[in-house]
Amino acid sequence: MHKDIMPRQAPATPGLENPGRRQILLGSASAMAAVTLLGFTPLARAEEPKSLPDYAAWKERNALIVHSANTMETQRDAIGQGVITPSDRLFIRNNLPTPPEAIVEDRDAWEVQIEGVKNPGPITIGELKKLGVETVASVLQCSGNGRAFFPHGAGGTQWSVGAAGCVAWTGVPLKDVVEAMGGPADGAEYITSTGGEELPEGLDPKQATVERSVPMRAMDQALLAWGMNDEPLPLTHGGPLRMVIPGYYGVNNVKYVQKVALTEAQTDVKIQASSYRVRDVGVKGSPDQPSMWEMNVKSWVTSPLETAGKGRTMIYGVALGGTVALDKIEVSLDGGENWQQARFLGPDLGPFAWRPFVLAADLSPGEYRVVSKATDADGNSQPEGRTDNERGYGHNGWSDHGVTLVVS
Ligand SMILES: Nc1nc2c(c(=O)[nH]1)N[C@H]1C(S)=C(S)[C@@H](COP(=O)(O)O)O[C@H]1N2
Ligand SMILES: [Mo]
Repeated sequence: MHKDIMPRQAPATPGLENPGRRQILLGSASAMAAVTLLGFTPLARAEEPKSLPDYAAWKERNALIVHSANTMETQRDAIGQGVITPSDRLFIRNNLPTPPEAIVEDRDAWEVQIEGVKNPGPITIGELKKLGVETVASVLQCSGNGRAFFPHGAGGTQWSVGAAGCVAWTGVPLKDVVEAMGGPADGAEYITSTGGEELPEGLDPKQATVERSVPMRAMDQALLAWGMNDEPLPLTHGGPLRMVIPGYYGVNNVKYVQKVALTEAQTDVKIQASSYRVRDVGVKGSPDQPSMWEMNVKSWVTSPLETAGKGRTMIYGVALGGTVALDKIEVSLDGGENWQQARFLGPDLGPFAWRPFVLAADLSPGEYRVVSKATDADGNSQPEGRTDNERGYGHNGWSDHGVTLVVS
């Protein structure tokens, strides 16, 4: 979403300094899963009975919190210190049942319909591969990542920090495809992508189809991707072909894409018209409210999460700037009273990628509230609190995202 659309900012709620305690009070199974991320890892992992569904059986079970058969997030301590998230640790979010394996049997034969160009028509992946190729690293993050921290009980998967990862996508820039098909038709304002799921019987296409519109300014970075982390794009993550809009929230990255249209208006399907709209708590979604498009600046600590031995400790985390490159990352060991500049770790894979960071801290025994705050190159910084909104979207407040560390 636009960084300027969240005007009201709730203060960080006193007494919620330790989100782990709050999650326990909520008492639900998903709250327990969120606790896992906040420090009680072995217990929560042992108690979580769900196994991985078949389509995700290749994933690293211990790296994931299984919220449901359609929603799995990466454990906070499994995010690691790398610039790219290993595919078998990346979160999953499906609105509909995954299409059959058959759609990735002959990948190059997959057809995507291109509309809203001067010469519309179908094009296969085999043909797309001859039009151009680029590899772009970008953060894939669900709009509701951080939803578990909202005190009003925002509906939807109770994601903590792990509905996010950084992926190297390989594919053809959408602008090369549009150019090859004669350029945009007159009046094109949006890029509208349609998912390739067959709808279960009885579902109304207007209610259930995954179809998302993003503004034409995203044409600069949009990619039709067939590869992920140097491998053919897994079916689980949208193979054989996915629309990737670097810097935009997850939902805009339409999996198994079967149609891309340059359109005058946004699609009127539910997932665009009323879902993924930012509005006050208690208000219904509607097309006049801001849509979840560009991601905001955000960071969180990934290690250590609970305890550390006294002396030198390396504090790790990740930071992202959405569509804007990062400028700096700061870490506080006392809940935001004093800040120290941390250091980005590893190669810079461009403005859409996240950057791991590290701070070397010399810690004496005691309790520390460790929080991180990223600032992008435009000067946007993470707020302290959260902007309450009905569905718990776009949370980037630094206070809620901190961890309490006991050093002995
Ligand atoms: N076709 C299709 N595309 C989709 C979805 C979906 O259910 N179907 N889910 C969206 C949402 S809400 C998110 S957060 C991301 C999740 O991508 P992943 O499952 O590869 O992690 O895909 C997006 N694209
Ligand atoms: Mo999402």
